[in-house]
Amino acid sequence: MAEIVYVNGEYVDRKDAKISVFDHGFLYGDGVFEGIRFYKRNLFKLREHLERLYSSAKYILLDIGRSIDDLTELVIETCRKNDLDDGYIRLVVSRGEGTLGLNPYHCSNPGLIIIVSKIQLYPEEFYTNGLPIITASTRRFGTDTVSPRVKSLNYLNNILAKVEAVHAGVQEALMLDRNGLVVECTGDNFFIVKRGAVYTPPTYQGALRGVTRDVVIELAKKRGIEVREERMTLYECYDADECFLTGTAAQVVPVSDIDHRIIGNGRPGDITKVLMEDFNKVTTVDGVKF
Ligand code: PXG
Repeated sequence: MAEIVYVNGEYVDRKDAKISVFDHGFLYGDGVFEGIRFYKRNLFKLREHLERLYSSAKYILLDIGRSIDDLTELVIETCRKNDLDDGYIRLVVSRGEGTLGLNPYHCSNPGLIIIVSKIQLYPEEFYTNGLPIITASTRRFGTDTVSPRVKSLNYLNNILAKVEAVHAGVQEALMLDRNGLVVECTGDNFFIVKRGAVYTPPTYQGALRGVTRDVVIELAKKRGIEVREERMTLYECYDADECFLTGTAAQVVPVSDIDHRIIGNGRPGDITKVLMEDFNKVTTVDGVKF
C-alpha cells in the first residue's frame, strides 16, 4: 500500500512529498508541529492535539489559514487515503516559502504537511521491565526564552539531549532547567510516584503540556490517586517508589533506573501498571473515528 502524504494542497506519494528549500520551516525552523496517534481508526485526542497546534501557531504569530474543523477534515481525509488501522500522524505547519532573511512577513502562504505513517515504538521489553534513563547535561530552554510550550520545528535542544542518551546506551534522557530542577524528557513527560501520590513537574517550569500527560493525570484522579504538579530535584527522583514517562509515542512507559539508581524494586510499580492499563482502554475510545 502506497504511503500518501498531504503536501501544500496535494496528495502525493511518499517519494514525491517534497518542499521548497526556501521554506522558512526548513531554513529557520520557523513553524510548528504535532505528533498524533490513531488506534483502530480512532484519532486519539485529535481535538486536543489540534488545539495545541493552534496555540503554538498563535504564539509564533503564524496564521494557519484554515479553521480547526477544516483541518480535522483534512487529517481524516489523509488517514482514509492511507490504509492503516494503527499509526502515527506528523502534522507540520511551516511559515512557508519566503526570501532569504528572517522576516516571516516575506513568506507568502503557510506550508501544511500531513504525514500518515507507522510509528517507531520503544521495544516491548521496556514496558515489562522498565526503561533505564540518564540525566542529560543539555538543559531545557527556560520560560524566559521562546516558550517551551510551543511545539516548534526547532528541536535541537531535545535532540542534543537525546544524543547524550544514545551515547550512554539508553533510549531517553531527563532534562533539567537552569536551576537543576527536573523538567521532562526529550520527547516524553516525566512522573514519579511517592507514598501513593503521583508527581510531575509543572508546565510553567518549561515542560510541554503533553496530551498524554493530561490524560494520565485525569486517569489517576479518576482512580482517586492524588496528583501534584510540583517542582522536584534529582534527589526526589532517585528516591521515588515508581517512575514513568508519558508521550504520544511512548504512551505510558515505566522507568527502571535513573542515572544507575534503581527506582523502587526496579520493576514497573503498581500505580504505573494501573495507569498503563487504564491508558490502553481509552486509546480506541477518546477521539475522532475515521
Ligand atoms: N515533551 C516533549 C518535549 C515532547 O516533544 C511530549 C513531551 C509528550 O507530549 P504528548 O502530547 O505526545 O503526550 C512530547 C511529544 C517524535 C515524537 O516523533 C515526539 C513527540 C510525540 C510524538 C512523536 O519524536 N513528542
